[in-house]
Amino acid sequence: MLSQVVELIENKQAFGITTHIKPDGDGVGSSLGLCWLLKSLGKNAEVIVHGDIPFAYRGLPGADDIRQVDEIDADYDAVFVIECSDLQRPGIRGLDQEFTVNIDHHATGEHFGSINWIDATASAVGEMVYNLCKAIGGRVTKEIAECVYMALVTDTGSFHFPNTTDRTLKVASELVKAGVKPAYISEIVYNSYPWARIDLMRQVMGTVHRDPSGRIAMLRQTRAMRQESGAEDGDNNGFVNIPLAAREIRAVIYMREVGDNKYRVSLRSKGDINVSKVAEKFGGGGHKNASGLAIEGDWDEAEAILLSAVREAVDRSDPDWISETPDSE
Ligand SMILES: [Mn+2]
Repeated sequence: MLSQVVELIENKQAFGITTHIKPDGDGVGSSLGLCWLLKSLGKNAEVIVHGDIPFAYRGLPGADDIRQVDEIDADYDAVFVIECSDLQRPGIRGLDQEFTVNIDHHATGEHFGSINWIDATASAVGEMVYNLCKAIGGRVTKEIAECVYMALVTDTGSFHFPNTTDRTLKVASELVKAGVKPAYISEIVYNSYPWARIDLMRQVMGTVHRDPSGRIAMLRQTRAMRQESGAEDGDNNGFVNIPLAAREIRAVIYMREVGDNKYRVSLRSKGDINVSKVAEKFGGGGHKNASGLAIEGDWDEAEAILLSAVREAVDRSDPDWISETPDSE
């Protein structure tokens, strides 16, 4: 919990920070924000990740200093593990030998850390990093603010997903006061993709189809599409949300082929439809309206299995749901 994290930082000096492979804006933003906070407190800290940082997040302060490693190769008093469901997610060997601090806003993960600070009411881990900064009496520098703001903007879909709370907006307001230019962050996240994203989007959206009830939309991305477009990890961010823009669509299934008969699947839903419960049935997890899982099999069979599970969730939901203020998860 938070008090243990504060105590640890106060009593130790050398920290590593890592997050999951193929990190999103919350993973990168929170890790860098925490790194800047620790440095501002006079600590030694660095962010280590396995693999590349998506292009959209390379403009953040400190991103150039992120070190790519396959295994722990430095002496840390503790390693912060940001937004990981288990200790394998960072893809870094030797983490199990470290004193680890598990910081996450997903309630579905394992409590693998020596310290576990899980706050499922936070819109993003970035919000937790801000809370940590306040709890430890740190100053919200412009660098911390930009990184944390990136985390909030990306995890809340620019403040329009149901995880956006009054606290999220209050924190965002404080970050703007600390020097963040919202238009600049939006520009580097949303308007700086390579053309490959548009080409991949054209191909993926070309597969969009609906179930017979017209309430569930499905998207497919093959390995060939990815290859032809030259898209990188992260270039497909947000594709899954596009069909949700149709009024009658209540849920979306986005299947990405990652190997022979192997798929990564993103699920999205509106209102009280809980796709996190669906994902858990397949060993995945996430939030009520946004979750992910892995599945194997023939395209059509795998899609049919997912569709029937999602349809069950849609059938259980309130068909008259239009708009309310959902509790954040
Ligand atoms: Mn997150």
